Amino acid sequence: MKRMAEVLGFLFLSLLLCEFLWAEDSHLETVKLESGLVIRAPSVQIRTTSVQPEELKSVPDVKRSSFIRLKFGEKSLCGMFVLDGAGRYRSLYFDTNGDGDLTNEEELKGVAEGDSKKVFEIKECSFKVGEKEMKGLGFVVVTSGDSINCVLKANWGWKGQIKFGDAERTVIVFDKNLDGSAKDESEAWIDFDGDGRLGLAEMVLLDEKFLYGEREYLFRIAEGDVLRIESEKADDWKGVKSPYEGLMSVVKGEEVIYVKSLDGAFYLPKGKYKVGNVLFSKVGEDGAVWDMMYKSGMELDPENTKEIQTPEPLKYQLSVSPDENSGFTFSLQTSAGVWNVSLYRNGERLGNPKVLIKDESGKTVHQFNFTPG
Ligand SMILES: [Ca+2]
Ligand SMILES: [Ca+2]
Ligand SMILES: [Ca+2]
Repeated sequence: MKRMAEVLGFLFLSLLLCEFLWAEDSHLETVKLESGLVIRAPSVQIRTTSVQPEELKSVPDVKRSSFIRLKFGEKSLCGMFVLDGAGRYRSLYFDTNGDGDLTNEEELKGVAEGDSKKVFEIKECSFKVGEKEMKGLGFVVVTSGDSINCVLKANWGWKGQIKFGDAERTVIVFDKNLDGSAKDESEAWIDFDGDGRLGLAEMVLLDEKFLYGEREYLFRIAEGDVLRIESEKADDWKGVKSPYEGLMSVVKGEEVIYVKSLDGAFYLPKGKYKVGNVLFSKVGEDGAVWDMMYKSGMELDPENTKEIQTPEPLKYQLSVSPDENSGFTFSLQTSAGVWNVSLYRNGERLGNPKVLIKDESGKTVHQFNFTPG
């Protein structure tokens, strides 16, 4: 009889939970991403080598070269940089069809960016991950001076549609390590506001609980490139106003929870929290996505706290010392003090301010960029 009561109790509990627990699967497709989304793709650093990889059977005859090798499951794709006499990158041959022959490939000249960077775009290649054919995908390779490292971004990702309330939203998972697999990824990006752009505040950590609206969500990658979303609704939610679209981490006891704003408010169950990192995104007049990140530390009690403030307006604080040895220092500050603020424009951290020193006639006698430290 006792056993029966336990079983019934369990069934009753399961039924109760089912009222709140909701799960949805969303199939993700491997797709080539538009350049506006590639901006958000993480960079992978790889080493170049002077040794010709054994996969390359035939290469153009050049004086100086270095090689790169990318691994996809069992297979790899290789490329060869042509270097000039000073060891700088001149051009790139990449084995886009994986036949081990670089003499049937186009010579990519690369586009110079700044003083030492060069960007090579491999628009389309074909490779296999397990049984899966990846066709027409490519990379952006950035070299820097005569360094032995170069940086790569995949121009592909996994794309799908998920449902929040009545709206269908696009979700993207980037291939952070360029291995052609989504299963080892740790984050998903969701165009929460449906504007076709991704702000830093639209990133969701996979396998980590996050709160959005009056619900708690858990995202994870399941078999067959499926994004599984589990969601649960608890009682007693309170909204705290937010000036921009935002994402923040809060700490309750030992637990870190991520909270995403909805329609100008962060929703949290009753209780007391400590705010960790806060991220705000907004679109500027020129259409660029601006992200601001700062460490908070503020005590948060949704029953009493009315608003999460932004540390705007921001300003560069320059300190000039008359002592020649100590020179200049700078920090990004707010009127409320130093907040460890970082600013990004379209995913790129803002450069350091340029300083011009002029003589009495207004002629620039010295010019340099501040560097942190
Ligand atoms: Ca080839
Ligand atoms: Ca991966
Ligand atoms: Ca968006």
